[in-house]
This record gives sequence, structure tokens and C-alpha cells, in this order.
Amino acid sequence: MGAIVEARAATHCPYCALQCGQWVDRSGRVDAREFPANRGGLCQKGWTSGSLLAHPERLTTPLLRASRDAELTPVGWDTALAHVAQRLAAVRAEHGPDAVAVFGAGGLTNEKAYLLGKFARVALGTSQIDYNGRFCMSSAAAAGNRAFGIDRGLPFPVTDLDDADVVVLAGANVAETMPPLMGHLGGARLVVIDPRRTPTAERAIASGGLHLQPVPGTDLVLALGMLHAAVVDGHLDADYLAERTTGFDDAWRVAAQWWPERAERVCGVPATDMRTVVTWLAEASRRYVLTARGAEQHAHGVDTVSSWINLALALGLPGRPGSGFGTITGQGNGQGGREHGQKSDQLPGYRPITDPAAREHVAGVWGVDPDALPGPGRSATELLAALGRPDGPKALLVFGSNVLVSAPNATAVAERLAALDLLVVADVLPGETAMAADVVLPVAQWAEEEGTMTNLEGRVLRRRRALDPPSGVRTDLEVIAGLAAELGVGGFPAEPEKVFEELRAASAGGLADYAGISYDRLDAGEALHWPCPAEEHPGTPRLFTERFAHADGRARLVPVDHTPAAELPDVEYPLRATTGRVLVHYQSGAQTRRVTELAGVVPEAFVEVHPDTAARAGLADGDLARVVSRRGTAQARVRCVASLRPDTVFLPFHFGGDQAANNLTNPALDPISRMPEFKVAAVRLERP
Ligand SMILES: Nc1nc2c(c(=O)[nH]1)N[C@H]1C(S)=C(S)[C@@H](COP(=O)(O)OP(=O)(O)OC[C@H]3O[C@@H](n4cnc5c(=O)[nH]c(N)nc54)[C@H](O)[C@@H]3O)O[C@H]1N2
Ligand SMILES: Nc1nc2c(c(=O)[nH]1)N[C@H]1C(S)=C(S)[C@@H](COP(=O)(O)OP(=O)(O)OC[C@H]3O[C@@H](n4cnc5c(=O)[nH]c(N)nc54)[C@H](O)[C@@H]3O)O[C@H]1N2
Ligand code: SF4
Ligand SMILES: [Mo]
Repeated sequence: MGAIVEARAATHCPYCALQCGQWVDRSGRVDAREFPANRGGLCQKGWTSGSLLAHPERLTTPLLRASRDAELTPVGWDTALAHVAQRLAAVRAEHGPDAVAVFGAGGLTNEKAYLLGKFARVALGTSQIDYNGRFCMSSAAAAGNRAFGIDRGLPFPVTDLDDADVVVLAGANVAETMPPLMGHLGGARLVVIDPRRTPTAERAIASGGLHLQPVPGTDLVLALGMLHAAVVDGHLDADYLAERTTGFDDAWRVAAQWWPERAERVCGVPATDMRTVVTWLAEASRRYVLTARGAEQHAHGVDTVSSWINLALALGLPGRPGSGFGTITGQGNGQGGREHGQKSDQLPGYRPITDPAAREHVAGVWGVDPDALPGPGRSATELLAALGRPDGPKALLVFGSNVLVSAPNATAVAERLAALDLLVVADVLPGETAMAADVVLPVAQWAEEEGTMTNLEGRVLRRRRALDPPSGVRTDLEVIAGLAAELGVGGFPAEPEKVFEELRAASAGGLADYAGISYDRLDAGEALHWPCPAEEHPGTPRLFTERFAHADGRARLVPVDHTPAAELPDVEYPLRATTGRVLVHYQSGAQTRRVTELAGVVPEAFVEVHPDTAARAGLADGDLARVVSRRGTAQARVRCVASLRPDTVFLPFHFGGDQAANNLTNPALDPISRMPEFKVAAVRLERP
């Protein structure tokens, strides 16, 4: 590795998709950096991220377990990589290429996501690769593709929101999940749709807006009721619908049956509130509808997002300057991570793996025969469920995900991991999944490596190295390249810029076209949003201003109807559990549970319960409770919350083991996106 020249590096936060600007100096000290997305702000996670660089629990040497029951012991890199390559080759020789599986992540840089996808298809020859974005953005992505012909979370710069008059947030708790984003919403009347009175909902009330509190899993009906109100109260934008869309009549045939009072009976939101919000949206000049995981992580998440898009289209929002529809991407590279081929059905540039022209283009860049590229594989949840089964993968490589904590039905996932012949995890810290592995590969963190990330507005950003990784640690790219070399396969560079150059070529002509983006342009300070097909192209900050990405240039309304959650409350499991996030923890908590300042604020799992509901279960505020579903049990400290719906409880999913919310969750999948239903499971409360 070369010497670090600058005293501090201009980079971005390791965590969420807002990708706030950071300075990191040679000793790993983090400071806030002025950047449009965060305007010089950081949240508590960003401020404390530097403490993980020299953390005492940092993984600094490969670990290997000689057999399934043996302890993990330190080994050298040569031994570790040779062992993995030899075991992978043996599994493949015995069971075929699809017996080796790869699991990636939306936190990986574009370069890593790209190289991992190529590694799976070319070096391993397996179709079995998917990633944690299936748990995150896949429903929003599928609905965006269906309506607009392209999937870019925000099709406009995040700073466009600064001038908004009205913003509807469906299932987004941005005050906790992207605090600096609230700075862009300061001038708007906010409407927050969330079963809980979150800090974001409080802000909505303070802004003169509304907090709508639907039953978890019923947003689709709420949006249908609002579309009905839009039509009946004369708010349709008929000119826009005629010029820029198709499908309104079919969508209306469904919505016609959902007058607000009828919708209210299913979703619990007062019909008058539906009408009020529609009037606000229709009468304001600058207005946005944004969705996040609360509306999307359902077994009918794609249709639910479509219902919000239908409403936005009926009111003429998408593609109109100063207005729009968007979905708030979650992970640091959640956007880029879903474009470059680590998804089971996809090749770089957001190309479908089943499209012969796409296969030919990418195979050309990779120097392989298109017929040698595998077809689509299993989606994340299905992949995990197949591990160790007779027709399923026998070996799994994980990069950047802590599936033992974050995947649905976590107890069953633990059984599947235990049934593998070989589990390899590349991680920075000893998270739950890493500690269950046969081989642990210690990798560099964000401030120790170069690369690119694509933030929630489709802007490509440079991640820059501020300091060298601890000795004994390699970058993910070096690990992937090293494994390919051990397997005897060439064509896997480890230098980020070289990988990016290849990615540019592979993405050229695809929907997510990066061909015109280069490290030089980014380092010169250009703000490049994809698509950017040529070096002379300025990038595309705003999509849809002239046309949508379907062949006819029009957006599509899709007729979607109410479908109940996959699991409904009954006598045995009378409550709806929903899950999500708190400000101080990130995802599976592998990182933030190790940051003292953060772990001190929320040290253990909790369950938010309405006081009456708690009393009925014989529980009081501060008691330890057992939350029980058909899949398993989670221990959590009771937090009585009077503003919560009495039929609903909420648990954060940031804790593992006995405290894992995912012991409860239902792996029911959306039929299109294959996203699991994280946001609704039937549970009961017990005293321990
Ligand atoms: N602090 C923190 N910030 C993060 C992350 C983190 O782990 N911690 N993760 C990042 C990532 S990857 C993501 S994906 C984003 C997620 O960002 P958000 O989507 O804002 O986060 P969640 O807490 O998952 O869900 C948002 C809200 O949905 C509500 N909800 C539950 N069920 C329903 C429902 O049926 N309908 C509606 N309308 N709402 C419902 C929940 O009560 C919750 O308040 O956050 C990113 N930022
Ligand atoms: N019940 C419930 N479950 C959920 C959700 C929910 O709302 N409710 N949300 C889902 C969503 S939206 C998401 S995005 C997932 C996220 O859940 P996970 O996929 O588990 O994501 P993280 O916790 O971010 O896991 C990242 C792991 O990778 C490591 N890591 C960090 N950076 C790097 C790197 O550069 N390289 C490598 N190799 N490793 C790295 C971290 O130390 C950590 O162990 O959880 C999903 N699970
Ligand atoms: S909002 Fe997201 S990107 Fe910004 S500091 Fe917090 S975690 Fe990091
Ligand atoms: Mo996510």
C-alpha cells in the first residue's frame, strides 16, 4: 500500500445512504465535512464511527476452525486463502458449481459489489449469489421499475426537498434513520405515516402536518382511500395523466371500491385525514411522496409502493420540477449495491441476467463465453433457507452482512448455517455470523480504503483512504482477487480504480450507466448522478423531466388491491409486531453495539407496548418480557408507550441471540421482489 499523503481525507460516513461528508485524519479522528446531503451535519453514529478503527475487538488476523466443533484459531493469509480455495473446489467437484453460494451487501462499495458478482459468475461459476438488499430495497426497486422503467431511489437531488411545501413520508422515520436529512425538510408541512408516534411523527405534528397511524401492513388500503379521495374531490391532474402516464383507468377501477370510510375500517386512519392530506398535496405547488421500509418490508411490499406511486401519479408529481416521488435508500451503497451484479437476477449496469444481449455485453467485458454465465439464482431468503439441504448450497461466502441477526426467522437461519460444510465470513469485527464461520477473513474499514459509493440520490461519491489498515488486514477487493488467484482464475484486479474502470465498461449501455464516470472527474469535484454514459456527459441529477424510462416514455399506474398481511393476529398470537430502527444503532448492531457512547444509550433490546396491552399481559414498564411468535421468542425490556396503537408492538432488530427481533419475523416473501415481511408478525407477550 502506498503512503498516505494528505493530513486528512475527504470521505463519507461508513453507515447509511445519506453518505454524509466526513473528514478522517491519519489517526482516525472523524470530523463533519460540508456536503450537500448533510450540510456539515453528522448523526451520533457518524460522529463516533472513528472509534471502530482501532477498536480492541477489531479482527486483525484470519481465523480458521479445523473442524465444525473446533475453536477458531489465528492463521496466516496464505493458509486461510488456500484452505478456502481448496474446500470450495472440493465442494464444487462433489456437488457442482451451484453448491457454492455468495452473500453480498449494500454496504459494499461499487467496486466490491461488482467484483463479487463477477467472482461468483466467472471464478465460481455459480448462480447462487444474492445480497442483503433483498431485505432492504427490493420492493421499492421493483415498484420503481414497474412504474418508471428505472430504479433510482430519489430521481432528484436531495437538496430539491429544501423548497418543498408538503412532504408525505410513508413508513420512514428519518429523524432517527437519517437525522441530517431532516434539515432538508425543515420548511415543509410533513405528513408521517407510521403506526408509531416516532420523533419524525412529532416533527410532522409540529410542522402543522399530520401523523397518520395505520395498522401495520395496511398502507396499500390507505393509499387506495387517498386515491379515491383525490378523484372524488376533483384533485386529479387530468392533463398530466393523459400526457405522461398509462393505466389510470385500471388503477381507478380498484380504487373506486375503496372510498375513504371503507379504507378507514381496514387501516384505522380517519377518512377525514385522508381527504385533508390529499387536499394539501393537490393544492401545494411543491410536493413529494417518499416511502421507506415501513411501507415496503411486507409480503405485498411491491404493490404497496405501487399504490403510493399511483397516488403520486394521479396528482401529477413525478418528473415535475419541484415535486416528485421517491424511495429513501437505506444502506451506504444500497443504490450502487443493487446495480452492479450481486443480485441473483442481475448483471452490471442493472442488466437482467436473462437478457441475451446483456449476457453478451458483460461476457465480452469479462472475456468469457456468454453461455458460460450462469442464469438467475435464489433470492436471499430462499438462498439462506436452502443452505445445507440436499439440493442447496454446501458452502457460503459472506461479505458485509450479519445474517444471523438481520435475516428473517433467525433461528432457522442458524440451523441452516450449521448445516453447511463451509462458512466463510469477511468482516471487520467479530459479529455473530463471523463467529459462527469456519474461516474468518479480517478486512479493511471505510477510512482505510479507496472506492466509490452511490448515495440515495444516485450520486456517485469517492470513498478515500485516510489511514492504513492495521497490519494483518486486507481489503475486500484483495480478498476476492486473492481467492480468484488461488482458484487459478485470472482477471480479478484488487486496485479499486482498475475495478471501477471495468465496471464502467460493463455498465455501459445499461440502465445504470456509469461509463462516463471516472475517479478523475469525481476527484475534480464533479457532482455525477447516473446515468452518465460518456466522459462529456454531465450526469443526470433529475430523471423524468421529459420522459419516463419505459419505451413509450410514459409512467405506468398499476392496478393494485388490498391483500392482508401474510400472518394475521389470532387468539394465540393477538398482537402485530413490527420492527425497525433506533437512532444510535445500525442494522445488526455488529458495529454500533461496540461503540461505548452508542451502546450506553440503548444497551439491550426493548419492546414498545401500549400501557393497556402491557397490563393485560401482566407486564409493567421496565419489566423483561418474552415476545413469542410461531417462529421463536425474543427477550426484550418493556417500554410502555401511550401513543402506540394498542394492537401493535415494536422491536428494534439491532440485537442478536435471545434478543433478536428476527427470532419472531415471518419469512413470507413478496411474490415479485422476494422481500420478507419484516414489518408484520403475529405475536403474544409473556412474562418470562
Ligand atoms: N439509526 C439507524 N439509521 C439507519 C439504519 C439503522 O439501522 N439505524 N439503517 C439504514 C438502512 S439500511 C435503512 S433500510 C434505513 C431504514 O429507514 P426507515 O425506513 O426510516 O427505518 P425503519 O425503522 O425500518 O422503518 C421506518 C418506520 O416504519 C414504521 N412501520 C412499521 N410498520 C409499518 C407499516 O406497516 N406501515 C408504515 N407506514 N410504517 C410502518 C416503523 O414504526 C418505523 O418507525 O435506515 C438507514 N439508516
Ligand atoms: N426485523 C428486521 N430485520 C431487518 C430489517 C428490519 O427493518 N427489521 N431491515 C433489513 C435491512 S433494511 C437491512 S439493510 C439488513 C441489514 O442487516 P445486515 O445485512 O446484517 O447489515 P449490517 O449489520 O450492516 O452488517 C454488516 C456486517 O458487515 C460488516 N462490515 C461493515 N463494513 C464492511 C465491509 O466493508 N466489508 C465487509 N466484508 N464487512 C463489512 C459489519 O461489521 C457487519 O458485521 O437488515 C434487514 N433486517
Ligand atoms: S445520517 Fe447516515 S451517513 Fe449521516 S452520519 Fe448518520 S449514519 Fe452517517
Ligand atoms: Mo436497509
